[in-house]
Parts: sequence; C-alpha cells; structure tokens
Amino acid sequence: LHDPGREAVRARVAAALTRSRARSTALTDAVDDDDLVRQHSKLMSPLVWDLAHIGNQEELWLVRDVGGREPVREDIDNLYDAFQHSRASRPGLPLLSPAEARGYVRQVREKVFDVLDRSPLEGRRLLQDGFAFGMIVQHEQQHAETMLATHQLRLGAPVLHAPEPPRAVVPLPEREVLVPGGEFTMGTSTDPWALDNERPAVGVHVDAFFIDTVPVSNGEYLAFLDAGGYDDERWWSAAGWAHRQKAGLVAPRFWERAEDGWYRTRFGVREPVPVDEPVVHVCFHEAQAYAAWAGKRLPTEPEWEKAARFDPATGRSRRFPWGDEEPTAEHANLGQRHLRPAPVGAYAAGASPLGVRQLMGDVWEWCDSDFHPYPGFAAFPYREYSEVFFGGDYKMLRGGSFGTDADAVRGTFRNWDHPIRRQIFSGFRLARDAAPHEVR
Ligand code: AVJ
Ligand code: FE
Repeated sequence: LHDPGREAVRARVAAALTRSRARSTALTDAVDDDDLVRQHSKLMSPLVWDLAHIGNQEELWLVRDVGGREPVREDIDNLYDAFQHSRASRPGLPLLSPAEARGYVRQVREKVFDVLDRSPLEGRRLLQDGFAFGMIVQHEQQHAETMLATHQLRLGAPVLHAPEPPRAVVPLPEREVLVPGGEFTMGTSTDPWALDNERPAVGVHVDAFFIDTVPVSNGEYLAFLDAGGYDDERWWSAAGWAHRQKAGLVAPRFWERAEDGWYRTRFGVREPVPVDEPVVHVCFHEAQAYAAWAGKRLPTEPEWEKAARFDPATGRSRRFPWGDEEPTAEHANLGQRHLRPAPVGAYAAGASPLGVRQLMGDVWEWCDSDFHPYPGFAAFPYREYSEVFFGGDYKMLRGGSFGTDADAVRGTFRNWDHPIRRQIFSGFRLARDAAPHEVR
C-alpha cells in the first residue's frame, strides 16, 4: 500500500477530484436556486440535475462498485440515469432540491476519499492506475462543460467572470501545412485514463493532405455570410440544406445582426463579434458548408489525430501536439480559465511538430467522420459510455474547447454530437487533399 508509484496515483486522483468539484461548485453556486432548477433550454438539463447526476455516477462507480459499500441513495438511481429521461423531461421529475443535491454530492465525496485511502489501486483492471477514479473525474469535468453550455444559454445578467485569454499572436509561418502520407498510430493502449473508445492503439494509413495551421476565424466566417453562403444550396449537403431551411439558420448561434454589424452574446455579455477569434457555436452542417464555399473540406478524424499527434522525426504519436507533458497555461486554452477562445495564432508553444496550432483547447473541431469503434474495441467498463452511440447518428469533435478541463481531453480523446448541435463550444478547421505534385 505504500508503493511510491501508487501513492503518486493516489495524490493525483485526490487533486483531480478536488479540482473537478471546485468547478462544479463554482458553476452551480454562481446562480440562485430558481435558476438551478429552471430549464434554460430544451437541449439542456437543469443545472441541479447535472450536479446530482455527477454525485450519482460517483456513488455507482466509486462507492458501490470500487468501494463495495452500501448504497447512499439507491432510491434516486432512476432519476439520474441519463437513459431513462430525456433532457427536456428532467425539470418535471421529483429531483433533489439544490440543498439536497449539494448535501448528497458532499456525502458521496466523503465516502469516496475513504475508498481512495483504502484502495490497493491494483488487481482489478478498473483499479489500475486509478482508472475508475480517473473516469469519474473526467465524467464530472464533462458535465462541467455541459453546465458551462447551459450558462451560455441562460438569459440574464452575467454571473461568470474570468480573465481575458492571451492576445499575443506569434505570426504564423504558413497558413496550411502538408501532413505526410503513410501509417501512424491512432488511439492508445497505454494512456492510463484513456476511455474505451480511444483504445486500442491501431496503425492507420492516411494519404498526404494539407491542414490549416489555425481554426477558421469569425472574420473568415463573416465573409461566408456576406457572400450569401447561408442562402446558396450549392455549399450544403442535402441533410445540411434541409436542416438550414427547417431551423432557419442565418449565422452562428448567439449571433445577431445590428445596424453597425454583427454582435454576439457570450455568458450574458453582448459584444461585437471579434473577427480574430475562432468561430464557435456552429453545427457540423455549417462547418461543412463553409468548407465547401472555401474550396476545402473538413478533416476526417484520422487526419485530425495525425495532424495533432504524429511526430515525423520519430514516427511516434505524441499524447499532445507539443509532446507527452500535461497541458499548461502556455500550451492551450483549456479548463475554463478564460470564457472565450483566444485569437487564431495564439499558443505557439502548443503547436504540433508540423506547426499546427490550437488543436487542443479554444474550440472543439468538427471532423467529417461518424462515430465508430477502432478494431479491437471492447466496451469498458460500461456499454453506455460509447458503444450505444456507435453508428451514423453522430459526428466527431476533437481537441477540447476553452470549457474542457485538461483531465478530460488528450490527443486521442474522442467527442461526438449530433451534426445539428451548436450550443456546444464547436468550431472547425479546414483540410484539403494534396495533389500529386504537392507531395514531396
Ligand atoms: C462524451 C460529451 C458526448 O456529455 O453526452 C457524460 C459525456 N457521458 N455523461 C455527453 C458523458 C455520460 C458525453 N460526451
Ligand atoms: Fe453523465
């Protein structure tokens, strides 16, 4: 029990649990009780549901399964099972009140610290490297990003505050770079907290292609609007055009046209759309239409991951674009440190070996791929995390946003959503095929 490696895992788990709870607490303490139980959008749960659901998942996996302890509140399992009740229906459920939910998550967490103290952190695969604890940390951080999206949908005066991201932009040597063709290692078999859909590591061949060094900016996206892109069926897929018509899309979510140009509302602040920031709150169809208009395309998921992880000097795939070290504030805009993306070209220290920037953080990036398992996939520890979502209903998103915690994203991390969703912090970057004469 006093193996130094294991004690380091225990300390890392404890710190990560504490950090994730500080974030959930900040997001739920920022508003009053009425606001916590209200539904701010049919797309989202009331914040108080997320909070108790975080506690319930933690109870199920860490108190009952890992700890083998008696249930704390078995009677509420059904209420907080995401598969039993749609988000839209959750406000009508007999949910725990804000005070009860806070008391519940506190009670569960006390038991979890005791379970952690006594766990051998080895033996069962669920315990290796503290995986079960890491999974629950990531779950809480994923819901913290979901709660941040609920805050963005919430009407009223601003309640969240954070410093501005760095505006320093180191000039980009190139607008796009060639990613060499050939096999690279996609996914991982060794990253300790990697979730089931990131596993196992597989060799994947990718043809040579070009990828933009930065995400598409608001300024560039505005040119698409000004060119009538939303009214020109040529740029849209059949499904995209049908959705654009039905939903009446005319601009990214949270944008509004005024006499003197476009404005957006961001966490309750109305401001002119900043032209130098990556565009955010666009759906997959909008991203795809922009790409067609620009004469390019979205990267596929393997292309995105190769651009983010492949080191041509060694042939190895890194954990992150900059290397294997955990993200710092120099590398990427992650962790809700800032409540907006940084300008395109920021975070030069976070560039990949090929010079691609902002792959991690700022905005999730839509990829033109459906959600499928890698060869050798095994659901672990439960089918409902990924397996039930495989198929053609979802498009992939990569790299995390300013709302994603560093513990909840990696170069291998796979996120997915419906192609019409845009309340999430989603943007995109462009890619294109390499012509034979362009491949060195
Ligand atoms: C991986 C972000 C798609 O929020 O729907 C949270 C994560 N799974 N609780 C989601 C998740 C169960 C999931 N995403
Ligand atoms: Fe969940």
